[in-house]
Amino acid sequence: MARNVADLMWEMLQKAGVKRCYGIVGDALNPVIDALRRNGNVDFVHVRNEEYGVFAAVAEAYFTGNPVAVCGTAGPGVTHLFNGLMDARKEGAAVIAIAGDVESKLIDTAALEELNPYKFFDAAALYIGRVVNPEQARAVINTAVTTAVIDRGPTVISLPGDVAASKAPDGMHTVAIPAKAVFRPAEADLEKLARLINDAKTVAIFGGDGCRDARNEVLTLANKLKAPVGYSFRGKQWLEHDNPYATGMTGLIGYGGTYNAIHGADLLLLLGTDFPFSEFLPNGNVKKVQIDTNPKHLGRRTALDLGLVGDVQATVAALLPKIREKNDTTFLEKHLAQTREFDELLGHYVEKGPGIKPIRPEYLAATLSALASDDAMFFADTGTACIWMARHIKGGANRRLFGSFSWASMANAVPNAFGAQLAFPGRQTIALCGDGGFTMLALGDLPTLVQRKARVVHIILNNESLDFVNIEQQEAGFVPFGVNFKNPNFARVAEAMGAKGIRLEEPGDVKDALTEALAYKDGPVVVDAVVDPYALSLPSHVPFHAAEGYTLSLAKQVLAGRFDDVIKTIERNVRLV
Ligand SMILES: Cc1ncc(C[n+]2csc(CCOP(=O)(O)OP(=O)(O)O)c2C)c(N)n1
Ligand SMILES: [Mg+2]
Repeated sequence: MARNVADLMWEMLQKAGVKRCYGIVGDALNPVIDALRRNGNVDFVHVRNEEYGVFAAVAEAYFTGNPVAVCGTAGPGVTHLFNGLMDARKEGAAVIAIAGDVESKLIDTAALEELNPYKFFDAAALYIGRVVNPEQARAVINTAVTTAVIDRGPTVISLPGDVAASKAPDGMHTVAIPAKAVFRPAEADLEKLARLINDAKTVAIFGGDGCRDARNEVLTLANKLKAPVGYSFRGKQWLEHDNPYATGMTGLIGYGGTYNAIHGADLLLLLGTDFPFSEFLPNGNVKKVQIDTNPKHLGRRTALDLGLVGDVQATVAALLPKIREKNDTTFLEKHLAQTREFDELLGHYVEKGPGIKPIRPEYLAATLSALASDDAMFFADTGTACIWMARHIKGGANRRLFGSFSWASMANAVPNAFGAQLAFPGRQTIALCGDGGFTMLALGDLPTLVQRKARVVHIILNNESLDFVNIEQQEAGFVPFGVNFKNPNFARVAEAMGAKGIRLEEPGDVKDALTEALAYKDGPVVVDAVVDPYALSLPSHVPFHAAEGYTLSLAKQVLAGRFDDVIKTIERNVRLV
């Protein structure tokens, strides 16, 4: 049988490091999947919803650095990929989507399941190629792979079934992916930066995901400048652990001394971060410098005194010899002390946890953190799980924390954990999920995990509400609406699906239940944890409008006859402070 375009594609993808393809087959993809079967080197992961597959691919690509394939077939199967591809774009994951396309003779005829890939994927993909002629295939596939890997984001190969099954052109088809380039600002700009730093009495650092490979350089810089180091959620896992300068996160889920440090310093260094919440960044008195590989990030969240295009690691390494050491530790000590005080406050939830029913999510998360292994990978659903992960899951040199931090989609955690489990078999992969998130996507694919005996630990925060939005609505001064629902017993549902199920209602059982879940080796385990739906988190800095909104909402709720809810909100949170 002559080698066809689909054979060529898998050969190229495999040589570029693709080990798995997540998706659902059908019509246009049948020749594609037949070629994958014959190739034998790419694991096809049949998921029950294409979107689930993309979230799995995002985590796999993000943590392995290898490109990962996903597939969906013409029209509806393709549209299911979209939310996950947006996530790949925002989180920076090399995901290559193989989109089944209608036969080439039907293109632009409004055929059944026809979808214009250029229009449809425009918002998500860094590159979209439609292969309408076998002669194009090599160039399109090459560009899709190279762009995904180097620009770290999703690309799309739209492939009509008839073209996939056509004879491939002969010749060499390897994809040559270069090693990471050394990318730093010009000498003159580095000198400017060094002058700003040397002239400043106090410096604060705020780092993001761009510090992933720059931990040593950033810590050396902090040491030399006696600078407190704050971080975004995406920067936390690279910068917080074993860092004597760490002062926590800022933003609505912030904690520690970072908010005050970045507002009180003479100079703020924003390193590899596109932190989107401008109201938590300083304006006015603080001088600001931003360093990022992406020029679009420079100055878009806050006005800058200096913006530099470059990789944080290479730039800081080149900067270090140019700056003078600072010896005054007063500024640093002040913000480290604030961080310790906030830590103590958070500790109250944990200490009192065993005696409080319903279970406090803070206690659940902190206990999980204490019991999990040193190389555990934690994934949080968008929702309150993010708050508890940010505050109570401790990082470490080999621990990993991930979520839909920049796209903020619900229902990411379990598929993320599945992708990580396939990439790192046997390692603890833990999904802290909302009950809204779990029922949105994870539940339907639980049989996939059972079938593969994938060791994903699901911890469901069963609060029978879209609690994050419940809190959001109150902060904005609304009476909560559309946020409550009823759940089945998820442990029993899980058991019925062939997974291990653990129902957790008693605070005194938290330790034992989590220990049992973490030790389970035969496949997925679902811990259905009934938690306090009234748990509130106070950020280290409360913006005035949030406090005002909350007061207004509580007043409206009293007027609407929901006095009981108001009392519970106050009583259950005040007793812990
Ligand atoms: C796909 C999607 N739909 C809606 C939202 C808006 N949203 C953000 S958090 C959230 C609530 C999540 O509820 P749940 O998963 O139960 O977590 P909880 O906050 O209750 O812990 C919603 C609706 C979103 N981010 N993504
Ligand atoms: Mg919920």
